[in-house]
Amino acid sequence: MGVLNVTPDSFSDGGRYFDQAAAIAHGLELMAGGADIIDVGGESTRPGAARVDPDEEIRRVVPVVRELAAAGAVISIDTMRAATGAAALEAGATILNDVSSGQSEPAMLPLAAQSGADLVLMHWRGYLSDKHAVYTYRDVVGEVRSELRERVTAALDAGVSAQRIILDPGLGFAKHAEHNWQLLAGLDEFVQLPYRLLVAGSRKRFLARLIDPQDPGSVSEADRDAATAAITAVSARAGAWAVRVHEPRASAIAAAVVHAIDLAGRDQVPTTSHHDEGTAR
Ligand code: PMM
Repeated sequence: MGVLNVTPDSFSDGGRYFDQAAAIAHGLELMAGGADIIDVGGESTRPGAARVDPDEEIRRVVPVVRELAAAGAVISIDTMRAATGAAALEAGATILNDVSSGQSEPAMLPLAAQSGADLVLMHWRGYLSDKHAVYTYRDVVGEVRSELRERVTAALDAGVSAQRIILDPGLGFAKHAEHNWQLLAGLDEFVQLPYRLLVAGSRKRFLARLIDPQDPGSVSEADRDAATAAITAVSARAGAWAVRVHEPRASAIAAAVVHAIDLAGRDQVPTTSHHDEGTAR
């Protein structure tokens, strides 16, 4: 899943694709880089970001969704608002990616049910205004899992079918670096649940902190992408359904490597292997 933020202020690529033509061009670039899904967002979820006006959010995303869907892309819409979700579905999106898992606007769940769209339920503990309360965990994997189960119950109660549900542990949302690492160490616990798993750590601050603890702000995008590809490999190995990334090529390659290893472990040959007679490769 390639990230396309049509915002002036997103976490890592804010401002770059705010112009609609640039956003559409970048969406096509993400597809060429190996993304199977484009996640279009018109509101930054960065801690401390101001909420965008609902009409403005729709104005930002709808033309981009329409154009990329017409070009054959599978589109997910990254929004906490049901009206934006509905407008994006109308324009050709097929996945609702709600980082608040229906807690910001409960109308998101019936929208998912009635439209039959896929629905990403991310672990979320509010708008990060009261950091001390929301960052506290005794057992982060267990608590995130059980809080996600509550959101699954709410979605099922609203009529969403189980096959449409995708879970996401919400790396970086109300979590310190150690919580993100523990969640990544515990991906198996999420893969065991009967839903698809999405992992979204791309370029997040905890990766920059690992690379340069003294000056995380100075860590280059290329270095953050290298760390992201490692997360992709770990997620693929654990059996995740998708990763949400800004730079899909390195992640597509990492996933292909893991796939080849998985096949070898099952005594199968990767389909990309060459067996040229007489050539030792
Ligand atoms: N993170 C961001 C935005 N949308 N959606 C899902 N499902 N999971 C995430 O972790 C997530 C998300 C913030 O990152 P960005 O500003 O780099 O897009």
